This record gives sequence, structure tokens and C-alpha cells, in this order.
Amino acid sequence: ARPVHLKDYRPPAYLIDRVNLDISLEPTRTRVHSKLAVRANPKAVGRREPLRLDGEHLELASIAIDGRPLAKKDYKLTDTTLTLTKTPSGPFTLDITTFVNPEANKALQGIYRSNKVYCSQCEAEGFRRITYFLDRPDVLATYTVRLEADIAAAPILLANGNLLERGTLPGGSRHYAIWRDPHPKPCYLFAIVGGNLAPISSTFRTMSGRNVDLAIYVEHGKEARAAWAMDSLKRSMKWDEERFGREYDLDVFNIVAVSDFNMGAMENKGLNIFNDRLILASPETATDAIFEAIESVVAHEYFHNWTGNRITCRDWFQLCLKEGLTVYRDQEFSADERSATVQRIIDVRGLKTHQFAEDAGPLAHPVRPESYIEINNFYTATVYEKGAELVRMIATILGRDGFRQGMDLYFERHDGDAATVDEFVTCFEDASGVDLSQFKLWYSQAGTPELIANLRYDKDKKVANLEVEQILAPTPGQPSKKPMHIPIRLGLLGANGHDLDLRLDGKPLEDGVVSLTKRKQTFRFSDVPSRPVPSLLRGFSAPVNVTLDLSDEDAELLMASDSDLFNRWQAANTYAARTLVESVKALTTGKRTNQGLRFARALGSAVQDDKLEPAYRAELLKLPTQSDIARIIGKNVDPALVHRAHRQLMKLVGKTLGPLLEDLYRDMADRGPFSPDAESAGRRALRNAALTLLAARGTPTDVARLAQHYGTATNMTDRAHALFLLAGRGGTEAKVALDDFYATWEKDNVVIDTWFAAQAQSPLAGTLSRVKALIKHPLFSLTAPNKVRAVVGTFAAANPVQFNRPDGAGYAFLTDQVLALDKINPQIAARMLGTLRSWRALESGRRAKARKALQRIARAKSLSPDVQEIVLRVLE
Ligand code: B3K
Ligand code: ZN
Repeated sequence: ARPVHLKDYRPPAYLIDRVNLDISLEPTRTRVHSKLAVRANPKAVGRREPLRLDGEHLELASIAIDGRPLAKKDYKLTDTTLTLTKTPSGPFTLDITTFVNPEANKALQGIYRSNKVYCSQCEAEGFRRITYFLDRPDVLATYTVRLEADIAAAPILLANGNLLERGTLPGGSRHYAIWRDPHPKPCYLFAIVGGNLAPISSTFRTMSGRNVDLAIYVEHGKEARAAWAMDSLKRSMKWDEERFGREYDLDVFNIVAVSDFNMGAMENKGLNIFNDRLILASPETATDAIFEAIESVVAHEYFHNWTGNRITCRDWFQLCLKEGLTVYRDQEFSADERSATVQRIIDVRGLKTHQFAEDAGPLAHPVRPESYIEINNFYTATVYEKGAELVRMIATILGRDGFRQGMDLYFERHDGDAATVDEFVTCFEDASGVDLSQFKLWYSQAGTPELIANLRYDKDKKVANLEVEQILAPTPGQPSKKPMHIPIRLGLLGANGHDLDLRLDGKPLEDGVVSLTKRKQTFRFSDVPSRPVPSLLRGFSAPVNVTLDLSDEDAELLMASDSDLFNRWQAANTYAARTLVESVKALTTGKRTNQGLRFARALGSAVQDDKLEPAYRAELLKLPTQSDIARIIGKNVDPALVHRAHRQLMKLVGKTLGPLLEDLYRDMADRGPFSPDAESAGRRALRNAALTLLAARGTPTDVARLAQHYGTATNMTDRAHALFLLAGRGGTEAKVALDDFYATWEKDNVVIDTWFAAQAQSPLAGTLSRVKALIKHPLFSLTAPNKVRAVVGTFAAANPVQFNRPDGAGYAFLTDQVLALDKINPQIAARMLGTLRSWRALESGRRAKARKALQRIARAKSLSPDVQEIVLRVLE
């Protein structure tokens, strides 16, 4: 497979205005008849090219132009293309009949079957597995789709848009439905579903007073578990009207939950298809984290209706145009529905753990990549989460109103377009008059900028000079970089912890935001009465790392009293990370450190403040993860030492704060019936965070409390939390809980994944053999992505100490799974392989073992382009 480059983009030589599909669903031989209205693209005149359509894994039955069947000599067929050598010069109709095999489709792209349900996934390039087509996002057409199937197997028949007609066919055993989507769309947004599913229904009245029929289709008997998703959908629809003035544009909005899905969900026009784990939830079956994820993914897919569907991408290099923007929108939605500070902490935590790690390794790429071999490998934390940060920075630079004006202009100017990132940014420039040309480097330069900050205070002049330097380390293919435009929101704390008034170069700095645009720059604050403590990057105003030499006292002041609660948490988190890095060093050199105790006490006083909401206090109590510490250490990492240091600190905090944690554990117990709202979830989170630290202390009382927490849990949040902790400890209590969990949930395909994951994340020495047994378990299957993620994914991504066993057996296991998976589902195989991306940062012994594992994959025959691309980049 050859790379595709952004610089080679050319408009399509042909356009397809209308698509008529007639799909007759059969398990192994589905017939697809497609009738296309084709014409030469006026924007590509002078390029008289043959019409070359994409198509893969198709059986071609017939082709006709304007009703005249084509002879073999009139077209050329390869594994991936169908080229028509002679086409009329004016508009023409192209009829193509193909056959596909849904039952055999385990790559889960195109039309496939999950639990007997026919469904489809086309993004990024799955439509070419349904019929021959111009499978690129800048070819927009209106679709009319006729579906036909056995009534018994598929009483429900759905496609994009509005239902036109349905009926039974002569003979009575088959039926059909005709759907029409009036909005022109690229083929990646096409979808169909056929199956025996149960709906829950509702309606939504839009801002202009239209009624929209809403339905969520799930497995029979699971209807009650779709209520939260429905509630989330309605709140999303309302929010998009209020916050962005965006109204829904069809008469129906359908969501279908399926079990086998390569990712979380898909925003097909009017017919979103979801991984069932992100739809189904009840107090007994889903954790608060899942309730939260359902709310945010339902919102995300809904928000795509405007950012992605009405305005789509010109080409796949522009992916962040819809993904980064839509993540930003769903994050803002969650911030409005819940606690904005806690939401920001959760989002930043995720960004650092996943995106910063990606940006620091061999898979680093710009938010707008310049080339790819397999586009599915670029649905990454960088495109999504860093992409969202770029939109957030534009909002920070322009302010809330300026940002909204830019968005309004974008919707007005580009509705119906396949747009580019440049066009998007231009809307903000045009609406505000602010020059964003330097800012645009964020889209093309990869890597996490490093800010080195220094504050010098001149007590005679009462001036504080904040010097900031930006360091842009090389990333693959980008040895040197230009300085970026980095918005820094900041505050200066006086000795009592209060914010001082900011006067930058003598003028009041109202919004507290300064722009770093040079490599090195000094910001001069005047009328500063005493030496201040800087609070930098408030609300995480830019996706960068900051190094600022703070004394323990200064860090403690920020932790105790920063008015920016995000930064108060950030100070605690940075303090914890620094403490952990120091303990890892101490473990290496055999020296002792007292830092842990000091940190624990500071944490105690920060958490004690009961004016803070419980969810926020829970975030304070969560230490940085082991992979965060590994990323900060950056080279020669010994994951076993990181794990030991982490455990020691947990234990120390548990011991030092024992009485406080016990109080919290008692006080935060659920009052009244379960409710998934943010406040109640926050109390559970704080209680479980306290439980975690107490369990780390490990006294018999603590273990008994933990076992009891499991046994008496009345909801899945508490039960799963205890299960993970118990499985991490082992012993009889763990076995009892795991057996109980299995017996209770073995028939539930979604919930049982918690049982798989709890075992795969256990840091105990026997975990790899357990994981090897789990992949032989009757409920496990390599063809089910959720199972693969629960076992293989959890082991490789959430169990640093056992995955990185010094003998390399963890890597060898992963290699075996990747090679086996690659024959079944290359997208999932490539994802799993990505867990090895930080291998170069390991100490030499493990590094050599990881390299061997990677080389074994690289040498394997007939790899998919997906895995081939990842292995080449990771090894480079
Ligand atoms: N747009 C889809 C992701 C498609 C992934 C293709 N490999 C879901 C989303 O981001 O909303
Ligand atoms: Zn998306």
C-alpha cells in the first residue's frame, strides 16, 4: 500500500448527484443494486479522465451505462478499483449490481452481521465494500434506499433520512422499506440496519416547533436500559439549539445499538449506530463512568449532525475539522451538564495520558496529518483530543462571543460543503479580525510544546517579570519547528493565596490571558506588592507541559488556595508526580526520600475543604497513573520500579490520611435510591477514592471493608470498583468476588467485559497466564472487538507492570494476538499494536525484548496495510 499525501489533493473528476440503492439482505449473499446519477465535475474541466470507482471484496454481477450493459472490454477490474474506459460526455446513469457476504465480514466495515443484526459501518472507507463508488468525502449525493429482507429475521429495516414507504412482498415472507435522505452527504455517512430489535421512542420539539420522532433500538428485553441514552439525546438536542443555534433537520432520529463495533459509535445521518456498551445502562449494570460516557458519546454523535454531516470534510486529512470540533462541543456540553471544573480535569487527564504519550513517541503526527497509508490509523487522540484543544484555544484567544461569531459564520458560509481546516480558521479571522496565521502552526506541527517558565520579582520596583521559553522537540519527519502562538491564562497569588490584580506593561489584564508568540518572551507585571506565586495555564489554556521551579511551599500554597480550581488540582497532581519521580529515583539509587509524607499532608489539607464538591475532592485523591509517571520520566523507564513507587505512595497516603479517609468513606455513603446525576456520582467517586487509598494500606480491616464493599454494593459503580481492587490484590476475597460476578453476569454480553478486564488489569504475577486462559474462555472471541479490548487491550494498556514483564512474555503474547487478529479485523489489530508505541522509552532489557516482538510482526507475511503502517512507524 502506498501513502496518500495532502499535497496531492485534487477535486474529483466526476460527481455523483443522486444515489438509488436497492439492497436485498441475505446472510451470505446480499445483493446491492446501485443506480448513480454521474456527471463530469465542472471544477475539474480539462481533466478528461476515465471514471475510476473504488471497490473491495465485491462480486460484480453487472454494469450498465444509461441502460446499456457494458461488455468486458469497456471496463477494467482490479482488487480495489473498477475503471470505466468509455463514458458519455454529458451526465449519465450508471447501474451496478454487486454481491457481498455480511456473515463472513469480520473486519466490520461495509455491511456485516452482529448478533444476527445486519448493520453497516462506512467511515472511513467502508462504502467501497458495499458497491463500486467514488469513496471520498468530497463527493456528496442524495440517497434513496430500498431495503428488502425476511420479515422474521429483520422485522426492522432502517436507513438514513425519512421513511417513504414500507410493505410486504408477494408471498408474505419478505418485506421492504424505502428511506430517503434529502441532505446531500458523502458515502461514509451512509448506513443501514436490518434486524429483530426493540425500540424505545420519544419525541423532541425543535426550536422552530417541528416534532422529531426519536427511537433507540436495542436487543429485546433491554429497552429499559436505553432510557439514559434517550434522555442524553434530548438534552444534547436542546443544548445545541441554545449554545450554537443548531436545529435538527430530519423528521426522525434513530440510534441502533449493536454488539460488535470497531469503535464507540458512528454519526451516520439520521441513523447513528452505537457500540451497545455506550447505550445500555441501568444502576445495576453500568458504572457512573459509563453513564457519563453514554451522555458524552450520544451528544458527540448528535453534534456531528452539524459539525461533520451538514459541513463535512474535503478529504481525510481534514479529519480534525469534524472530530476535534465535535469533541470540543461534547466536552462543553458535559461541562454545562455537570461540574465544569471536574469535567476539565477529566478531559485534561485523558489528554495527557493518551495524547501526550502519543505525541512523545514514534506515532506522533500533526493534528492535520500530511500523509497516511491507512486512514483508519489516524482516528487518534491527537486528531480528536488535541484537535479539541486547538478549538478551545481559538475560543480562549477570541473570547466567548468572538468564538460564537466565528462558529456562526462557519455554519453560514460552509453549510453543505466539504470544507477544510483552513476555511474553518478563516471564519474566525473574518469574524473577529484577529490574525490566526501563526496559530495555524498548531495544525501542522506535531509534538507537545514544553514551556520553561521563570518568575523574577523586583521588590524595589514592585515588578514581577515572567519569562517563558517554548521548546519544540523534534518529532517524526519534523526535525525543526517554528515558534507557536500559545495562549497562557494566568494569575499571580499573593502571600495569603489571593489573586493579585494583573497589570501587564502597566495596563490591566482583564481576562488574564497572555499570548506567547516568540521563542522566548518576558511578561512584565507592575504594581505587584510582594513576591507572587504564579498560577500558569489556568484551565489548561494550551496543550503544553510547563516546567516552573516551585518550592514545596509555593506548590502547597497553590494546592490550598488557587482561585482557579483546575489549577489547584493541577498543583496537587504535579506535586504528586514530582514525588513519584523522586521515589523512583530513590528506588534506583537506594536512597530514601521524605517527600511522600510531605505530599500526603498537603493533600490531606486540600481534600479536607468540604466547601469543595465531592467529585472534585475525588479527583484530588487520584494519584497520577503509572503510565503518566513513565511518560514524565521519559527514558530508561523500569515499569516495575514505577509500580513499586506508586504502591508505596498510595500506601503512605492511605496511612497518613487514614482517619480522614475513613470519615469520607462513611459520610459519602449513598443516601436514598440510586441516581446517575453528577452530584450523586461525585459522592460515590469520593467514597471509592477513599476506599482505594484505604485498601492500599492493606490492614485486615481494610481488606474486610473492601470485600464488604463488593458484597453490599447496590450499584455497578461500587461493585466494579471493589472488583478491580480485589482482583488487583488476589487471595480468597478476590476469588469469591470474581466467581460471584461471573455467576451473576455470565449471560450479559456487556457487563461480563468488566469481569474480563478486572482480571487483565491485575498487577499480580500470575496475570499473564490468567489472560492466556481468558482468551480461551467460551465467552471470549477474537471476532468481538469489545472482548479483545477488555482482555488484550486492558492487559497491554492498563497493566504496565505485567505487560512489561522483564522476560518479554507480555510482548510476545501481544504479538501473537496482533498477528491472529490481523487476519480477522485489521483495524483492531493495529489498535492493539499501538500499545507498544512507547517501547523506546523502556530500560534496555525490556527495550530489546519489545524490539524483537515488533520485528516479528514486521517480518510476518501478508500483513494488512493497517498493521504494516503502525509497525513501520513504531520501529522507525
Ligand atoms: N466518526 C466515527 C469514527 C469512525 C472511525 C473509523 N475508523 C465516530 C466519531 O468520531 O464520532
Ligand atoms: Zn466524532
